[in-house]
Amino acid sequence: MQLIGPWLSGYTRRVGVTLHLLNIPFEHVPYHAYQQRDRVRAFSPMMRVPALQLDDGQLLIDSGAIVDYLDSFVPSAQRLMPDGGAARVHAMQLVGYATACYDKLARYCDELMLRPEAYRLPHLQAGYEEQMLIGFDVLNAARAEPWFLGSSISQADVMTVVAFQSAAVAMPRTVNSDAFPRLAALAQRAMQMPAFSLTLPDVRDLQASGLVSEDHRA
Ligand SMILES: N[C@@H](CCC(=O)N[C@@H](CS)C(=O)NCC(=O)O)C(=O)O
Repeated sequence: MQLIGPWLSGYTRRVGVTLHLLNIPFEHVPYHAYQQRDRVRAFSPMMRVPALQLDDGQLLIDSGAIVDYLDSFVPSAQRLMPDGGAARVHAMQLVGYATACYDKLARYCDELMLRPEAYRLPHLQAGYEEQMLIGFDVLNAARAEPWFLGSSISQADVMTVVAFQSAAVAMPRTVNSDAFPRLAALAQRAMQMPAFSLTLPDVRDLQASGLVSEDHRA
């Protein structure tokens, strides 16, 4: 399998973390959707990442669909989403909030990085940030002992950690361990696992994207 997209893309990182956690071998092809459109297009016709090229040549896009597909590869005890019942509903609720937080963050960052300052719409940016912070409040209030679903890590933890770590880099004044102590602890716990530490975006990629300044020490 080949995973197309850089770790800077939280949706791609979500898939990369999942592949590592499920011990599924893959090749990482870190093409950037905005900066390397033609290279991405060779795999993903809509020039979107993440894209997962399967060994038989078929292509999957959309991180939610991809992680769902990957769960079908492993025995049910190893899956990152419960098969059904209340646990599945709870996990889906949390994944929904975490994905929405990342979506708002991505829109905020697109405004910041792609639109010249004179054309930015401050009320849009403020709205994205407000919605994202509300989502993180919901996630921070959820019990995680040590993971959201108890003793086993799930997609709820994966997407929450990915969204929280990305937001903490892009908006350190509002997204930090003082504001969201439980999420910071969750991220710290996750970073003990190679799946998360090996997929953390390189600070040089963050600088090149314009998301953080040269002297950022994250
Ligand atoms: N819902 C999609 C969102 C993917 C997405 O927004 N990818 C961004 C990079 S993080 C992208 O490829 N943007 C370029 C574009 O859509 O033209 C998913 O979960 O995979």
